[in-house]
Amino acid sequence: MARVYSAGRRGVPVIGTKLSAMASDFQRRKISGVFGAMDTDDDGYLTEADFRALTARWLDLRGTDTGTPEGEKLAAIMMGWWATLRDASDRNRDGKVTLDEVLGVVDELPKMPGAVTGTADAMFEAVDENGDGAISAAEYRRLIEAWNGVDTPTDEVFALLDLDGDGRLSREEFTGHWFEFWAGDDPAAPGSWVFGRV
Ligand SMILES: [Ca+2]
Ligand SMILES: [Ca+2]
Ligand SMILES: [Ca+2]
Repeated sequence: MARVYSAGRRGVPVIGTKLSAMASDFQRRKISGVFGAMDTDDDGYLTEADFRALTARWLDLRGTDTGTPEGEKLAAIMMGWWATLRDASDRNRDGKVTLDEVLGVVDELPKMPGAVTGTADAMFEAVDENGDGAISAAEYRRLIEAWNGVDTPTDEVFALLDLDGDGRLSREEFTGHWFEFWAGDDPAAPGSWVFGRV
């Protein structure tokens, strides 16, 4: 399998991303899939309410809620991500983000890697439920099932994302895949499947 990125100095992923004027068909396909999953009320917009619902669904799978310290932490991370996404993409400031608004910002992401890796870092903390510094197959599956809202087999994708095959996703592996998903345009990159098969 071709490695599409390698870890640069200080763990910053170096991406072989082609810059283009508009999101490609592949980017549209992969991002519209996760957009649909995140749009929990199916109204065609991402809003704060969608992120709250996603957080509640995720906590439910973990057997907890926002009334616990774990729940509070997860809610803070998810709402922080919503604020970042809204500020970057909600051009007309109506508090609703369309797919086209998300795709409009995708082109700019390779130029602002700090914003993407910052979110990836925060999300890593959210996914690593037991705080052992790695994402297990079970932790990864709960992330995907929270997003999808249904039982989803994830072992095959997990194996592809686990680049060094140690059975866990390190922070570096997860952050690199997250960056590839949002900012990259390579159908062959494992990161393109970080939210499941495209
Ligand atoms: Ca919505
Ligand atoms: Ca863990
Ligand atoms: Ca690994």
